[in-house]
Amino acid sequence: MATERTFSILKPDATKRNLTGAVNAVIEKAGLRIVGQRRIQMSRAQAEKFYEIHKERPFFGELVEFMTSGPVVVQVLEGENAVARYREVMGATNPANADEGTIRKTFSESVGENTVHGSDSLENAKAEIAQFFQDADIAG
Ligand code: FUP
Repeated sequence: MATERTFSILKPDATKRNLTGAVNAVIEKAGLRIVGQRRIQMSRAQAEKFYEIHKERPFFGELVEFMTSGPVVVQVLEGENAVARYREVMGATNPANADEGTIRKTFSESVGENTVHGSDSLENAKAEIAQFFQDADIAG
């Protein structure tokens, strides 16, 4: 097993409902370490760039609106197989399909407002981390 880093976002539905600490407790209990964390207001340009892969999808406009509708918490998580591990901890994209105990099953109200983002590959994790963090801030 390899120690990895993945990129996480606590989305506006999480910050709006004051769930930052509750979600972080699930993350830490799952053995992932929060090695970088910042609360930001995402700009439209940042959200459009971040979700560029979905730009032809019908939900793209709503997704960008939602991600810029309030503050988000961007994070770097570290641990054994962090990319896959965090995907397990988040649960399925649609909370209706998410397993018991996952973040989305516990906290999310809809597929559009599903509380957390986590990278889906190590390559994407590196690119996503680089969009929001300076190397010096997450060194060591
Ligand atoms: P995930 O990797 O689980 O975050 O899911 P995707 O990359 O497939 O989707 C990214 C975001 O698009 C989701 F978090 C929410 C939004 N989305 C919708 O609003 N409707 C959908 O049918 C699928 C995704």
